[in-house]
Amino acid sequence: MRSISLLSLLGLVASVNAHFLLLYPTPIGFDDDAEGEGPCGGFDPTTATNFTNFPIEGGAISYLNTHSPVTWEFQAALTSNLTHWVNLTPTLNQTGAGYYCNPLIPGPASWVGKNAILRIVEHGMEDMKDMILYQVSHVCQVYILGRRLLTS
Ligand SMILES: [Cu+2]
Repeated sequence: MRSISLLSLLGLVASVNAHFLLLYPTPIGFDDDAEGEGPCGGFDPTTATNFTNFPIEGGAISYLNTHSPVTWEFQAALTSNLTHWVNLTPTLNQTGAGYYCNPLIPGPASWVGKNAILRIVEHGMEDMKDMILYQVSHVCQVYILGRRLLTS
């Protein structure tokens, strides 16, 4: 009974009133209560333990969104400069809750081989108030041979 298990999953999400959940790259952690705290949703971005390879020419970001409509910012900062967040794409508008994957989010070309923090920021409304939420992952900005876009 696939529809029943999906409904019970949705019921679980609704009953804990969860915010969005970053699925990939693996987040540093998830704290629903602290997700609204900048810069990293209640986590310390200097505690680097679990780096994910993230191709410079485009890596995947997937998440479970629980709010609609929302806007997303996909950002990154080098671990050597965690106060300078760079937008990886234009702001993305999204309508509808559910699972999403953006398969080709590019990294800055000059960051090849460097460690960075990927940050996903969601803007929307919750309980009639402005909402801003954060989740972060550690990523290595890697260069995949033969697939790099030509830049000067
Ligand atoms: Cu929420």
